[in-house]
Amino acid sequence: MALQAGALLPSAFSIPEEGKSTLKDPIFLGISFSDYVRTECSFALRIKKETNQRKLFHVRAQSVETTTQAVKQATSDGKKTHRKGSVVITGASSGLGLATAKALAETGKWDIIMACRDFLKAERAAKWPALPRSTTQRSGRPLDVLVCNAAVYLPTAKEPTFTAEGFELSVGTNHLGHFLLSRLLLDDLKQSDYPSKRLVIVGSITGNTNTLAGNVPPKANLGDMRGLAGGLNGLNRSAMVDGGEFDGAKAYKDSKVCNMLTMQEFHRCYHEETGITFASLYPGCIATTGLFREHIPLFRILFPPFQKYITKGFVSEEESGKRLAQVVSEPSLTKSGVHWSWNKDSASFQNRVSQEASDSEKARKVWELSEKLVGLA
Ligand code: NDP
Ligand code: PMR
Repeated sequence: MALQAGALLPSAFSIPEEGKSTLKDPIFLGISFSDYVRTECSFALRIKKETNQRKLFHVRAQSVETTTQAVKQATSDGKKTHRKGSVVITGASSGLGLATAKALAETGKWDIIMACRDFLKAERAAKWPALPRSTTQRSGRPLDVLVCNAAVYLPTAKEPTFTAEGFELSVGTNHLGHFLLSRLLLDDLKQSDYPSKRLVIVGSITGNTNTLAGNVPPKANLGDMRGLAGGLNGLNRSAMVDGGEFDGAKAYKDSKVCNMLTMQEFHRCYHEETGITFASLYPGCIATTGLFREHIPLFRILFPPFQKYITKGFVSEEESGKRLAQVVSEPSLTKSGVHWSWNKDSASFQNRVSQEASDSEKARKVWELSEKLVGLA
């Protein structure tokens, strides 16, 4: 088994407002980002080049890798490929992202780039047994699958906090950061010759108001998106997508609705043209992860047994990683425009999302407003 564990580190995956900042290349362990990406990641370099032309973009990068071994692998259409797949997973330093990296690494068929903001944490996380690494540096790495997994959840915050660019932190990180990253890496996905290239975005049941979990207050609701149109900056304008009072739990659930709508708009705009599979998923309630680190201690104690014994929605990190790994790599899960869930026997099925999370007009509007905010329109 050969692992490729790397770390590409977007600090907040986002770009500063026009004219506000003069970011220099950040230096990591003495390596300038530009030097690094020139030698390491063709797709990261392209992000930098593109955004340099448009605006500034703050991406930090560092990597630890193993050499790639050629493998033969059966694919959905029966063709054979003689190379490993290359997958970028954001927020892979813990929880679902890390478990997915492990599940994919164990197959020996994937080079995994862990896109994390904390390099040391990512490097520590990548050091699990039987996963040999080297520091081989290669350029021209293809991108076959992008997994948008990183997220923050700030349920106890009384006041909003903001990304460096001035967006409310949960929607800024969970939605806008991934929106920008996916848009910038779309060309790399298009160019991949891998038999099944995919863009996967992690959604959640709590953003879906057609479920009991989605009806626990505060409920997700994007409203007319006047807050998103206003830039979510909290300065005379609301930090919430719907323009309402700040509520950290709702902001997270709204961000998950934006994630699911973004996937659908990607599917509508690009699936036919590119052949890329666009999918979202609810991996189950992984009640033990760092996602709940900002919650009150009592919640963190009671939440896992509540989910295990009462709702029975609990899933272990390991099991959730296997589920997401299926959406990355299973030949049977190539359908695009789909939201995946799993039943009690851990069998995947296409799930229906709520009316709001499947509203094509809203999807279009989220897309257009987000484009403006991240500087793509
Ligand atoms: P974790 O907190 O364990 O993982 C989230 C990861 O995101 C961490 O590695 C974190 O890195 C990273 N991250 C956060 N902000 C940034 C940023 N600005 N830049 C880069 N990385 C960042 O939580 P989970 O594993 O539970 O969450 C993973 C995904 O699963 C999320 O999208 C979540 O919404 C979704 N999900 C989780 C469920 C659950 O029950 N846990 C249920 C449904 C969906 P760092 O450690 O540096 O903060
Ligand atoms: Mg929920 C009936 C099933 C069910 C499921 C599958 C979840 C998943 N939850 C369910 C029910 C309930 N929850 C009920 C009945 C209650 C009221 C007691 C409840 C409460 C609750 C809280 C306070 N649940 C929560 C919270 C959180 O803070 C979590 C959250 O909303 O994070 C955004 C959460 C969750 N419940 C889930 C899942 C998967 C979560 C968290 C993760 C996420 O959506 O990303």
